[in-house]
Amino acid sequence: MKTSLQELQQGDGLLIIDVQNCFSAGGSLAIEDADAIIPGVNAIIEAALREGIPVYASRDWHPKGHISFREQGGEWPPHCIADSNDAHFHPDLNLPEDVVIITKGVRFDQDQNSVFDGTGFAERLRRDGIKRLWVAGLALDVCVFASVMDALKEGFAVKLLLQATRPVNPAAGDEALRKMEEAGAKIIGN
Ligand code: VGL
Ligand code: ZN
Repeated sequence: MKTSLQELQQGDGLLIIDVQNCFSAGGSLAIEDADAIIPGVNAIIEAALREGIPVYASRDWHPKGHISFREQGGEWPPHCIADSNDAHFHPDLNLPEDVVIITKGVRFDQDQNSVFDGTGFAERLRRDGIKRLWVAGLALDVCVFASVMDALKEGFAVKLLLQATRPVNPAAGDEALRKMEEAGAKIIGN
């Protein structure tokens, strides 16, 4: 990932998606090998700090009995319950003091896989002068995919850090990569 980090420039932002205990080893919706992304994510956070690039971090933050849970007819086991330890950021993730946190998945009537879905995040990025996002996090085939597709639709350029993401489902992850690339995202590190 070294070469890509040297390309950080003004107008870039770093978006770290859902690097939380729930998706890590021992979490309620643990993703295989998720913890392996942490050193790479921390490396790009450090690079962003050095270059004065703003850091945004999202978290999946569900009310009990959320609509996306199986007990409600949804797709997932209960996970990332708001304010529980399971929902907290991974303890080894070195988020900077001035990180901007995006909270999603709080709606009662529908899930929000994309960090842009009903959050006003695109407006915030424009206000911050962001033109291009470097994206890392979880899960490649779910929230990373939905967020990257929305970022492109909103007119932001996207660089996705392949070594700093993992899928829930590997086949779906490959399909997501293909669609993101087709939509204009640059996949870094493959
Ligand atoms: C996610 C499954 C359920 C994600 C969130 O952050 O990718 N995946 N909720
Ligand atoms: Zn969720």
